[in-house]
Amino acid sequence: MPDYSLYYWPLPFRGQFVRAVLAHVGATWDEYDFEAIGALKGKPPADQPVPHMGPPVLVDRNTGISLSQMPAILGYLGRKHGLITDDNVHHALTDKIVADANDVLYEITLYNGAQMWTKESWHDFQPRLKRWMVMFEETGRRHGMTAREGFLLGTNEPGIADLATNILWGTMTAKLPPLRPLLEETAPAIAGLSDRIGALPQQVELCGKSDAAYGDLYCAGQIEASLRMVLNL
Ligand SMILES: N[C@@H](CCC(=O)N[C@@H](CS)C(=O)NCC(=O)O)C(=O)O
Repeated sequence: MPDYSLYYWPLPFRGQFVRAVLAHVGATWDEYDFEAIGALKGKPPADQPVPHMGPPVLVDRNTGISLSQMPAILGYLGRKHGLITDDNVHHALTDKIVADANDVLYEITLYNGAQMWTKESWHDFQPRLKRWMVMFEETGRRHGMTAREGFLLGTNEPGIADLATNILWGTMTAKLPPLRPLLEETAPAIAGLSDRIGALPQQVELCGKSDAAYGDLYCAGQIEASLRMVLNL
């Protein structure tokens, strides 16, 4: 029996944060196809393992506990597998970074595709996108992190904040390559951290599997098409 079951669409985006943590701790997990995820999401809340609106949903097969909301899942896994220290401040800052990452996901998809990007709206969004990058860069700087060494919150080992940072910026810029020069210029230490986390053997293996399964997909749907349009991809 695998350690976990993950319900998430066959694409990176929000689910990749959960996959990255599971891979990092050496957990085993299974995943389900589009129909099964749609069926679970469409059930009345009373019949769902955890009442939820959308995936990711993680089931801990050893305890039977089910969780939705990506930040809550990362908090659970982080505490269970020692990727968040007992320090209250570190804990709160980790939650803050994951919440920031989730906000960036909302913004880059115009709130899960509620609207589509146009050349004009994408242009207007650039100062805000850069500010998000600068915020992550400044967080690392305050904890002594550089492109080559250290971790986002000043820990000696990578934690949830570092994994989330790589999946946010590393995956985004890998799938939407015109954004990589912007990240390198605006947040060089974050580009370096993403590369260092992405080079960990478990992340290399996950990335290879995900690329084979999902190809170039990032968030999918019409919103991805509009992102590719404004990026001339
Ligand atoms: N706040 C939730 C957002 C979940 C979410 O928006 N899931 C998307 C996929 S990334 C979905 O398929 N939502 C379907 C829906 O809301 O109906 C989280 O962080 O997990």
